[in-house]
Order: sequence, then structure tokens, then C-alpha cells
Amino acid sequence: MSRTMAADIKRHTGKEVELSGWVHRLRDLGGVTFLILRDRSGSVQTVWDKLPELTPESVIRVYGTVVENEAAPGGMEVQGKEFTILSQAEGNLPFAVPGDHTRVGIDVLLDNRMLSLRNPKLRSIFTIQSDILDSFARYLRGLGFTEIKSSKLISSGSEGGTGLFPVEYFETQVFLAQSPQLYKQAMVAAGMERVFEIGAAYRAEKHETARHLNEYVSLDVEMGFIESDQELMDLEVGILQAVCSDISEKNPAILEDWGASVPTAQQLSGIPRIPYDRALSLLSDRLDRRVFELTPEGERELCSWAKAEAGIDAVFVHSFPRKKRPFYTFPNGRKTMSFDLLFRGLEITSGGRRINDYSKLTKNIVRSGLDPVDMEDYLSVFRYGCPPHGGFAIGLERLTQQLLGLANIKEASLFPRDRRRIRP
Ligand code: AMO
Repeated sequence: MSRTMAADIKRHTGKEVELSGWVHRLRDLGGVTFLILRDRSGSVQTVWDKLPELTPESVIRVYGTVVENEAAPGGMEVQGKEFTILSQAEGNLPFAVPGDHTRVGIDVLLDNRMLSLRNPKLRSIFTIQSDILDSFARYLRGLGFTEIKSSKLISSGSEGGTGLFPVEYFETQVFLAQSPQLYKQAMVAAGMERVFEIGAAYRAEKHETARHLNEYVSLDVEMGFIESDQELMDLEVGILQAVCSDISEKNPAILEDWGASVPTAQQLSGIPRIPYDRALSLLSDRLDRRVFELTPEGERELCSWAKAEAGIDAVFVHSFPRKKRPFYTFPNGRKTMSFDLLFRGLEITSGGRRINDYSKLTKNIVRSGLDPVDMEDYLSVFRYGCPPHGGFAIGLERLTQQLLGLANIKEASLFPRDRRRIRP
């Protein structure tokens, strides 16, 4: 007999099935025991006259007959006949896997990540994340983008000289990549024109916030032959439309479980685009004081402005001043052709057009306090000729966090790394 998944038992009413999975809950009513079996598809009630000594989370295989029972979850249950323990779990779990995870503090959940990831609701975050990754890649491939994987060991910073994790590398020292920025640009210039990369990025920042990780997954996009960053914002809207429609189609139950909803395609195409200076003056008006910078409070406030103005709590802020952007950003007078996307109160994307002129780039590197000698390989991309181009990066965990309404970004990272946490 082949294995039946818990979510499929309805199709087998009246028949014998084999189920395998974890002991989710056990309820002994003296004479009859209810065992909820959990597998990757969901869970199902099984009923037994007699069961061996058993602990929650043990892995089992059972045979039994599927019957209708209005009182059972989902209206179906399996009357158990045969039972095998594939792996017995220890009895003293630090917390019960089923149930409301919010009653267990985030530190306990993260310290015991191997166990907390078994909670179906917590694990479902990564089902949504898998959907995001799939839609992102499929949408871009459909537009002629090629997926690349670049090295995460770099010899100089790609986002400026700070925030780098040094790594001992034989007789020398290298760094963990802050982003694939320079390599994605190199691949546009190499003739691929349109590339994307999904990979880890490392930031040696001492932040302890609900929006920062020291290791995150960066969804990077870079495309050639663009003229302005508006085209990049159009592309990002298209990506988000694909992501949101796929998630709500594939996993509506997970969204419902989290009390989350995703914006519609129409709402996304209406995301306002405002220059940085206008964002600051809007904030000054709304907060009733002079605002000089975009802070987390400002990001939240701008999103509530956008919600009232355009019906979506998201806004593209563009035309950042030169000093606010990395050395590779294309200048436009005292401003730059660059943007951030703020979504539900949090920056989830940065991007922009890049400088593609060798001498302008060299000057900008010096101006940013970096040494062009350290960036010779990167500079050779431009010395040999490079199309006008630009791109952006979306933080995977931040996007997941905002789509599901998670309080802390760490919930959206399988095994988060922060200043104090390097295990499990
Ligand atoms: P930036 O440094 O703004 O831009 O990063 C882009 C996006 O990556 C995510 N992100 C983070 N997520 C969690 N923890 C962090 N510490 C963290 N830092 C960044 C955010 C952010 O918007 N090379 C450019 C992108 C480009 O221009 O293509 C870059 O890395 O969602």
C-alpha cells in the first residue's frame, strides 16, 4: 500500500490507508485514544482501542480505515488497525509543539528552533517564503532574466567599506559579501543583460532590532539598457504582483491563519512614487516638526500617508541625495536615480540606476572614501564597456515579515543570525 497524505483522506472514505508522520496530539479517554497524526500536508485524527507507550513528536506509521465522523476535525477520521513506531521522541520537550506559539517567548522558540519549526503555523512561514522564491524566479525568467550564483567571499566591500565580516582565507583576509552588487553588474556587462540572484548577504551591523539580521537572503535583480529608475520600479511592481497573486492562490489558508492579506495587482500598480525631498516635507507636515532623515518612524508614517492617498500602504521614495547612496549610484544633479520601496511601514527594497562610465565611477569611488586600487576588477567591467543599467534588491525575510505581519524579522529566517545568536 502506498502512503496517503493527511489532507487527502477524504478521497479514501471507506478504504484502508497507510499514513506516516508525527504524533501531534494524544488524548487518552480510557478505553479509546485519539491520536492526531501530522504530516507535511496537515493533520488527521486517528482512533485506537490500544496503543503502545508513546510520546508526542514520535514518528509513526499507521494503517486504518477512513470513516466519516462529524465530531472529528475535518469530519473524517481513521480507525486505527496497525501501528509502527519509526522513531520514539524523548518525553521532556521544552514546550508543546501544537498550539499557540505566542505563549512561548521568541527567544525560547529560537533557542529551540529544531522543535519550534515543527509547529505548523511557524513552519508555514517558510511555505510562503518558498512561494515567494518560486514566483520571483518564474516571473523574471519569463522576462528573459538568467539566474546567477556569485561568490559570497569578496576582497572589498560592495556597499561601502563598513559593515563587513572578515574571514581568514589561507594567508590572507577576505570578507563575507554584503550583496552580489558588483557581480550582478558584471554579468549584465558580460552580455547576459538581465540577471537575478537569490543568495545570502552578510551585514556586520550591531543592530538589535525587529528588522535587521546579520545574515539575510537578498533577491537581487539587475538589467541592462534602462534609462531611468522608473523602469526598475515598474519591474518591481510586476514582481510583487506575481508574488502576491501566487501566494493568495496557492496558500490562502496560511494567509488566513496569520490574519494576513496581500495587496491586489491594482493596488500594487497604484503605489505612489515620491521624491525624497517631498517625503521629508510630507513627514515634517504630518509629524509637526522639521524632519531631516527617513527614520523607521518616518517609513511607517509615509506608508500611512500612502494608504490614505492611494489605498495601499506602500510607497516608492526616489531621488535620494548623493550622500545617502552607495558609490555606484547614478547621479542626477545633486540627487541620484535611486529608490527605496517602503511596504507596510518598512523598507523592503533599495535600487537604482548605476554609473556605467569608467572615469565617473572612479571619481565617485574616491569621493566615497574608497580606494579604486582595491576595486580594479570591478572597474575593469566599465573599462571594457558596459551598457546603461540598474537594478534592485528585495530582502526576502523583510518581504515575508511584511506580507504575513510578523512582529520580528527573525521569525522569517529559518536559523537567524544576530549579534548574540549563532546557533542552532
Ligand atoms: P540595501 O543595502 O539597501 O541595498 O539592501 C537591500 C535590501 O536588503 C534588505 N536588507 C536587510 N534585511 C535584513 N537585515 C539586514 N541587515 C538587511 N540589510 C538589507 C532590505 C533592503 O531594502 N546592493 C543594494 C541593492 C541594489 O541597489 O541593487 C543593496 O544591497 O530589504
